[in-house]
Amino acid sequence: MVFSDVHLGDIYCRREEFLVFLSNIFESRMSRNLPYLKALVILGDFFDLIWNTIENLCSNKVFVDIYNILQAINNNGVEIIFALGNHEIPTGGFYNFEFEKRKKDFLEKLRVNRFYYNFLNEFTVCQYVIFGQNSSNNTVISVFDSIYDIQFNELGLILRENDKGTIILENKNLKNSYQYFMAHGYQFEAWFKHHFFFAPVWKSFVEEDVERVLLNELWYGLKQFNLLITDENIEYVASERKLDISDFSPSRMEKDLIKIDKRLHNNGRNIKNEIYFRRILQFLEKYSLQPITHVIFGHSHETDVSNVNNVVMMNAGCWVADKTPSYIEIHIDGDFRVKKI
Ligand SMILES: [Mn+2]
Repeated sequence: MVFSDVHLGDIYCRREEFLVFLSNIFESRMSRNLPYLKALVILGDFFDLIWNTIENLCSNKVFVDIYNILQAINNNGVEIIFALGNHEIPTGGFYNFEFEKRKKDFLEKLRVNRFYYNFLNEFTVCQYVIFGQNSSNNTVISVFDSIYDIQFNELGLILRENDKGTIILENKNLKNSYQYFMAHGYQFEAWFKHHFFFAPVWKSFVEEDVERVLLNELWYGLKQFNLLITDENIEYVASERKLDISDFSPSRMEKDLIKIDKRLHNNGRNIKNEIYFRRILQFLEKYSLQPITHVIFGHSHETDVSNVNNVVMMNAGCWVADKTPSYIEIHIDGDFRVKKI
């Protein structure tokens, strides 16, 4: 099962529905109704470090319940694979070469905040995931930190020397051959826009702590009381909600809240998937990934399935705000289903 863009920590995250979704998976496993589930693939922007702090994401009970269930599902024999998104790590520069270090920094950040769940570790956290056939006659999930590590042989089977990043699902290649390629999706942004506009903005948010939890609560309060963003109203909401804002400059808070307001106002206006589809084709060609038959990404939040030049392209959707949550099931014979909650 593949899902993407849960955005834990964003005030618009559909956290309760996600928790129910995971609980159902867990209960089905326990009552042996889901014996063939081998892996959950989380396609990034699961944690939202842009809209929340790592401290809160690691310690707040509303999030911890979710990690506990994921760990329980993992302990029940289901692999959990986690491809990172732009709300988790910086994505600018030579991101293929820098990914391994950024991944380690990210895991270290979780660890210093006492996030000890081992469903996230060096081997299961990655940038790219392939589900398909390898050259040793196995059906596998293969995970990669860099696009330059992905290689196929002349028959279109995954070639790989070290098998630390390989999970064998079946000890045979299936007749109906397929290769599913999965990534969060920032990799498919237009190069110039990604490197000179999006990546620097995301990075500044992911890395700096601007007391986002406090700002989110203030914003939410202003909306609830139906108030404009002004110094006096901020103070009013802070006192109503017993938020300590004495350490912050009022003009800075006002500016940051206006930023949040603009961003949330734009919520739902996404780049069309079609634009990504074209870039994905270019991406597959650029990195010699011709054996790929299916591509799954998230990032632009719009659930979708399209056939473009004989490549099936899917967006796994998101778990935010007004969108219907969705996930994708891939069966061992290569068939897939896109499911809405
Ligand atoms: Mn994203």
